This record gives sequence, C-alpha cells and structure tokens, in this order.
Amino acid sequence: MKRVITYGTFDLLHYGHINLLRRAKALGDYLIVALSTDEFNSEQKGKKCYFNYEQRKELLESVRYVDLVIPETCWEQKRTDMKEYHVDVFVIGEDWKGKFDYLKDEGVEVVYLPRTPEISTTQIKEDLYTHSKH
Ligand code: C2G
Repeated sequence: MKRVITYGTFDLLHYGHINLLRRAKALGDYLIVALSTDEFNSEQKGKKCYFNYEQRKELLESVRYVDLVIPETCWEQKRTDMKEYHVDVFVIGEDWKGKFDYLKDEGVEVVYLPRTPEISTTQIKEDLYTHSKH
C-alpha cells in the first residue's frame, strides 16, 4: 500500500486541482490531502477562502482520487505527518519546486508536478468580478 500525501487550500475546486489530485493518486494506492484550515489560510497564507474548511473538505472527500482529508494547521507539520501517516510520496505543484526537498530526510519521495495552465482560484474570482460589471 503506497501512501501519497499532498497539501493545499483547494478553494473553489477546479479542474487544475483535479488534475493534480489525479496525478498524485496515480503515484500510489492511497491519497491523503492535508487541507489548509481557515485560520492557517488567513493567518499564514494570506488567503481569504470563498468556501470554509468544512465545505472544502466535503468537496475533496467527494473526489474519487481522495482517500482521506486531514487539516493543515501550520507549515511545520509536514515532517510529523510523514511519520504519523506512514507516507511514501509527497506531491505538490511545481510552483513549490525545491521548497519541500527536506522531506527526503524522512525517507519520503518528493514529487513536484506541473501546474495546469490558465486556471486558478484567483483567475476565477477576477473573471466573475469583471463579468459582474458588464
Ligand atoms: N494547482 C495546479 N494547477 C493549478 C492550480 C493549482 O496544479 N492551475 C495545484 C497546486 O500546485 C497545489 C494544489 O493544486 O499543488 C492546490 O493548490 P492551492 O490550493 O493553491 O495550494 P497552495 O495554496 O499552493 O497550498 O503547505 C503547502 C500549501 O498548503 C500549498
């Protein structure tokens, strides 16, 4: 049982997120998503989410590639997560390339995947705002 983990906010869930989750799951048999809490988003990531943690969690749990959703409450939990959840592979978008190489010290394979171009939660919000003006 190869266990994969990824981390993120996943607000306004879109096909870019799904592309990431599908590829992450393909690297193993069991995919854990550490979902950024509302507090972590606002205090540490400077993100204001449209959907709250429970709503984002429910959406992710409905995705066929996702086996477990856990809270991401701080930057530092990754090392302990690798041990606690017996993780084999850490996956994240390549916008984070190099930032989590230290997890290799925990015996974990670190994989950065290409992002899906042209889609982002920020872009969706901007487009909706622009359209609402016309
Ligand atoms: N993503 C992607 N393509 C996009 C948008 C997002 O592949 N067009 C990926 C990101 O690279 C990330 C995941 O989808 O791997 C979730 O995206 P975000 O919610 O923006 O995640 P982020 O805020 O980068 O959180 O501790 C790590 C952080 O929690 C990562």
